[in-house]
Amino acid sequence: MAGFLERLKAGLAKTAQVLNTDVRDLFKREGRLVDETFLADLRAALVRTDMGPAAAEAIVADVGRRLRARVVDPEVVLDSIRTELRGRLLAAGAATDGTTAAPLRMADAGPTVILVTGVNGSGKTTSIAKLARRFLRDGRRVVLGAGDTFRAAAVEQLAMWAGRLGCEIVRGEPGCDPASIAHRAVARAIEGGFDVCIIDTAGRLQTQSNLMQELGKIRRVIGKQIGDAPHETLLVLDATAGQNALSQAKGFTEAAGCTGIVLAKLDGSARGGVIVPVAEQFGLPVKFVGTGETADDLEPFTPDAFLAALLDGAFSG
Ligand SMILES: Nc1nc2c(ncn2[C@@H]2O[C@H](COP(=O)(O)OP(=O)(O)O)[C@@H](O)[C@H]2O)c(=O)[nH]1
Ligand SMILES: [Mg+2]
Repeated sequence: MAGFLERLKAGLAKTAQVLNTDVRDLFKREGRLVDETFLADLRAALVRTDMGPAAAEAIVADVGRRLRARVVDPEVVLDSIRTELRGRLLAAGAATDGTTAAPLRMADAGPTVILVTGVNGSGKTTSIAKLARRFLRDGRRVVLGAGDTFRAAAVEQLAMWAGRLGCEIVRGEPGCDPASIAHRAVARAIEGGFDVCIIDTAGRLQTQSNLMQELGKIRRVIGKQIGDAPHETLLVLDATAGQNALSQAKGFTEAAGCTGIVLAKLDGSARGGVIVPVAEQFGLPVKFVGTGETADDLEPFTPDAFLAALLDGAFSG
C-alpha cells in the first residue's frame, strides 16, 4: 500500500508542486495575514491546478469567512482545501467513501466485457494494457479486442502490448467493422473460457454522430452475446488537457453509456485538480488514474490517497 501511495505521489508531483510553490510562497513569513491580496493569490494558485472555479471559490470563501484579518499558518489553509475537495469528490460519486476505490463491475459468471472509449490520444490503448496487466497479475485470463480499426498503427500498438503482456488479441484488417471485431473478441472470450475481454475503440468526439452510432452498434452486438455486457464502459480522459478534457468529452457519458472514468496522464500534468470537476461534471466514479507510460502505471482512485498525494508535504521543505 505504501508503494501505491508513493506512485500516486510521483504521478501528482507536478500538481502538488503548484500548491507547493505557489501556496507555500504565500507563507514566506511565519504566519500570513489573511487579506484581499492573500485571498487573490490563493485563488490564482488553486485555479492553476484546474480544480475548477467552483471549488476554488468555495475554498477562498471559506478561508475568507473564517480567517479574514487573522494571521494564519499554512496548515489551516491546507485543511480548508482538503475538506472542500474531499466533500466535492464524495458528493459527486467519485468514490463510495474516502478510502475505497470504486471497483470495476465484474460479470457474475462468464467473461467480463470492458469497452474503452474517449477522444483521440486520451490514453485508451495504454490504459487497456494497464488494466490487462492488473487482471493478469490477479491470475485472470484476458483477451483484447482491437476495435480501433481506423489506423493500422492502432492495431499494431495493441498487438505490441498483447505480446509484451502475454495475452491474447483478436484483430482484423484495417478498416473493418469494429463491431465485428468486438463480436469476435467476445465470442473468443466465451468459447475460450476467458475471464476478461477488453475492447479498444477509435477515438471519437461526441459531435461525430456516425461514430457515436458505431459505438451504439458495438454495445448492441456485445449485449446480444452476453446479456449484461458490456459490464463496464470506461471513458478515458487526458489530465494534461485540464479543463479541455471536460469540454472534449461533453455528452459522452449519455451517448456512450459510460460507467466509469480513467483519468490518464496525471503524471504529466500540473492540472491534477481537474479530477474534481471531472467527477462533478460526469457524475461517474473515477475508477483509475494513469500515472505513467508503462503497464504498471495505473492506480485505483481513492479521494484520501489522492488528497494525501496532492497536499501532504505541500507546505514542507
Ligand atoms: N505520461 C503518461 N503518458 C500516457 C499515459 N497514458 C497514455 N500515455 C501516452 O499518451 C499517448 C497516447 O496514448 P494512447 O493510449 O495511444 O491513446 P489513445 O489514442 O486514446 O489510444 C501515448 O504516447 C501514451 O504513451 C499516462 O498515464 N501517463
Ligand atoms: Mg488507441
